[in-house]
Amino acid sequence: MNMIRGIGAQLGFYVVLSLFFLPNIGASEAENRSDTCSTHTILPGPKGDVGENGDIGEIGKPGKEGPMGSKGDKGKFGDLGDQGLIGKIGPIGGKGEKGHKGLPGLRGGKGKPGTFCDCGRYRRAVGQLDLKVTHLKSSLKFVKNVIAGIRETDEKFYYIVKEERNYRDALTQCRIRGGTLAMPKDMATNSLMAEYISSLGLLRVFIGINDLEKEKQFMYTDNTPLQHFSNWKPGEPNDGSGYEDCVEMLSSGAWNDVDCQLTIYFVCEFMKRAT
Ligand code: GN1
Ligand code: CA
Ligand code: CA
Repeated sequence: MNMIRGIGAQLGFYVVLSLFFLPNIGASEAENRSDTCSTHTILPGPKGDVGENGDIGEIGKPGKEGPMGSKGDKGKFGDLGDQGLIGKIGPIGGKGEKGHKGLPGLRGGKGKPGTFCDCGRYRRAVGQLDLKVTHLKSSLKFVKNVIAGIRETDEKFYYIVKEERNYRDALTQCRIRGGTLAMPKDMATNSLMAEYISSLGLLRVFIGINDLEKEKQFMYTDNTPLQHFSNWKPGEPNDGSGYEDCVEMLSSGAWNDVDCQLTIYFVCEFMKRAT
């Protein structure tokens, strides 16, 4: 501080001296004047006393922001956090492997004594089932044959059953299948049946006409009499030997009365719509 004050005093001295001798002139001119007055040397006075200390200056302006410091060291482990909430239920896991077979259980208690077997009852039931199976097989065979070789008009189906039966049994066979022995009531139907017989290479089949009720009064199996149509072979019906009460159709389509106990194939008819 003292050194600063000394320098300040010297500067003040030279400033005062310059103002005194060199008003309004440049530096080089002042030097020439000094040379001119060098014979009248003026010496400086003694150094004055040290002045009083100045007052404390005002607080300086804040300095510029310093550069960013280097990255600090890694901190220590933080304190243990609070326990989190319970998470969502996870997805269903895969099926586990099959476990080992368990040990066998304890032996069961002794059973109650058996009851008497009514074997006869079961045998009868089995027998009835066998009959039904046989009937179903027969029906199935019939249906298959019908599909394979049927004839039809607008109203009816005709089917020749190639099983040798007497007249009564033939009629029964047609009826249990939902029909009756065929009844040709016009020439068109008669011709259709004749073609059917001959197409199978047959010579004769029973048809649904008889005079069982009253000799010489031929009736259809639906109990209607012959009316506007018949197709008797010439010379027939002759009631040969006195007991020809049933009628067959020959492959020509002609009719002949024969013994009802004759066993031959027969032709059934089935209505297409229920009457
Ligand atoms: C047949 O076989 P015979 O002649 O005695 C037929 C009769 C006919 C007759 C015609 C079972 O009798 O129905 O009317 O020929 N009997 C049989 O000649 O076919
Ligand atoms: Ca007769
Ligand atoms: Ca005859």
